[in-house]
Amino acid sequence: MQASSLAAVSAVPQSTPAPRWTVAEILDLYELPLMDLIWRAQGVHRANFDPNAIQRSTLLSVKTGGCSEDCSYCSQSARYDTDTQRERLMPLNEVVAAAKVAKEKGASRFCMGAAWKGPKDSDLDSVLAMVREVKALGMQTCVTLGMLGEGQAGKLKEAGLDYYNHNLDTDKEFYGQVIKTHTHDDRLDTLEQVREAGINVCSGGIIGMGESRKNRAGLIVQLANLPKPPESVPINNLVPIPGTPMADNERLDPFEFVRTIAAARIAMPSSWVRLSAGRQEMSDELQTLCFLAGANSMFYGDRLLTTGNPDVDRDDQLFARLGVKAV
Ligand code: SAM
Ligand code: DTB
Ligand code: SF4
Repeated sequence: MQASSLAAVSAVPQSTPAPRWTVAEILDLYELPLMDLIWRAQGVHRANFDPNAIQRSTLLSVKTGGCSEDCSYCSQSARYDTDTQRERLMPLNEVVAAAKVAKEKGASRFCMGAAWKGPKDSDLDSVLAMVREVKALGMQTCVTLGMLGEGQAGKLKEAGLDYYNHNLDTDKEFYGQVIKTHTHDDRLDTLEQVREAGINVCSGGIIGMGESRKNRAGLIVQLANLPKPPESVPINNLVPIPGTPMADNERLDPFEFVRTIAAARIAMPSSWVRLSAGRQEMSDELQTLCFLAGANSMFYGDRLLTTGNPDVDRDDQLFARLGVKAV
């Protein structure tokens, strides 16, 4: 080969892999008869996971309310008049006490959430201490603190953080109708920093916000086509919060929620798909349909961040009735 043609070959970018999924392919999944869709999702699930094991994370809001951002679904935005009271960062001993209770009740991971656009370095130091102490209890650790600044992901990794939760929430097209104070690209930026720091990525979204099925498919594509798909994918059903612009949103057909779980499972075969917010309003049977569709993770404990979650006795009974084990 001549030198000039060699140069031409090496000028071709080598590192632009074709997208793994298209929106059209995900929409085709959504359009399958439900039984066929669940059958496919079950096949993918069983090829990658123990189908009778469900991972359980307990959430704690370590800094509640007063957030500068305008996310239209959120009880914690300072811009909406909701029942959520603003609270200061929780003291370390209270966080550790809550993590101990969560561990005793059978959660394997403890997720600490803060209502920030992103952490100030001084606040991050307090969170790092929480991560260290929760980790020392023998639990997996997760935090969700908003957008990270330079060097912050590295500090979290050093403190022993296992997962960082940062949801894309919806697809790039619909994002601007939900949130105006930051962009979808800002969210992707933080996910990249988390990935580069070697922390597991937890990223998913909310459905029932008035988005179209195409937007839901778009979210799944954008998550699945990340350079590496998130290890954990929470699918939240909107919890309508009085006082927010989404307070009176029409409820989504529950089967559309099940379809979204199944499509996420098929598009991200080796990710843990989490049946997240909205479980309190679901029957045991609907939750079971979500597990059949490939959900294998959930929030466990009587509260999410500011809203309720099924109590642990109800969840324990459901696990026993289904013969499911917690991991
Ligand atoms: N401030 C940080 C952030 O935005 O990433 C962390 C906390 S924020 C409350 C975490 C996630 O909770 C949001 O990205 C959203 O997916 C979910 N969430 C918040 N309010 C919700 C609601 N009313 N219904 C369903 N999910 C909700
Ligand atoms: C996620 O995807 N869902 C959780 C967690 N990550 C932080 C939060 C759900 C919040 C539901 C509304 C509330 O309790 O305020
Ligand atoms: Fe703030 Fe997070 Fe709520 Fe948005 S979702 S208002 S960033 S706490």
